[in-house]
Amino acid sequence: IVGGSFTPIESHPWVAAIFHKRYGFLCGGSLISPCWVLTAAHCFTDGENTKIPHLSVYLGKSAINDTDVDKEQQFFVEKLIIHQKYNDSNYDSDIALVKIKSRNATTHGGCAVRSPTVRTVCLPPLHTQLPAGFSCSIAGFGKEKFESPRFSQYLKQADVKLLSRAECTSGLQYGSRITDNMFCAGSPSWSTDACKGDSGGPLVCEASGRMFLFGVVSWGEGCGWMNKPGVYTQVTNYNKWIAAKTGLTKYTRG
Ligand code: 4AZ
Repeated sequence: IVGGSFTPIESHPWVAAIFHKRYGFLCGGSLISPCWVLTAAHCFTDGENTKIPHLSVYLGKSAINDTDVDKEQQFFVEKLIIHQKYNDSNYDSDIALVKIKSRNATTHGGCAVRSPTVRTVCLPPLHTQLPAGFSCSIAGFGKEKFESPRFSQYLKQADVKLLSRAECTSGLQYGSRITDNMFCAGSPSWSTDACKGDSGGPLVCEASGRMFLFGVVSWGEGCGWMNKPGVYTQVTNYNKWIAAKTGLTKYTRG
């Protein structure tokens, strides 16, 4: 995250951190039900990354390199579902589901247990549309600057505003690279943005007193660059896909 501030996991308790045995921290994600994490498809397209036995998912984590056993929950991956229409050349349908399972074979049922550091985020009701200029927040362990060689050690969050489709598809910004399954968000001064490593993580917006997961961090040119906002997968386009793949019948959960 460029700009913004460090934040305890308690303020974004649905944030998941996905690690690879060999490559270390891979991507963010969001806990949408006790056994399911929503993330980005492009996190798993390096071929090697897709090997499920090499992946671990952490919930309740505030720092990439420190372990707080009282706050964290660790999982293996039971299933990885990459959207069947994911397009690796333009990042269309950049969305994936990770089913988590307990690392401890004797803990049956073993998915996420609700706590002050671990909680599910609501999925927005079908067809919800927020107006351009609406303020939302992003969170993740991604780089603090495009040029930085490493990810942020601690979880960060930042406020970003939704941009109109007209603005983001203008020639000045991304033109036709923005599909109907993407939207853009940034700050008016271009001082806050997602960056490498925030991919897969949440863009949440508050509506009627609850936080809803509207976007999955997907891509962008640089980080915090003028007229190059962050691009997010539009979660409301995938309510049915999520329901079909996870068997979750309710679109909104707390
Ligand atoms: C990335 O490389 C990435 N500024 C994610 C988000 C943004 C840029 C790059 C948005 O994963």
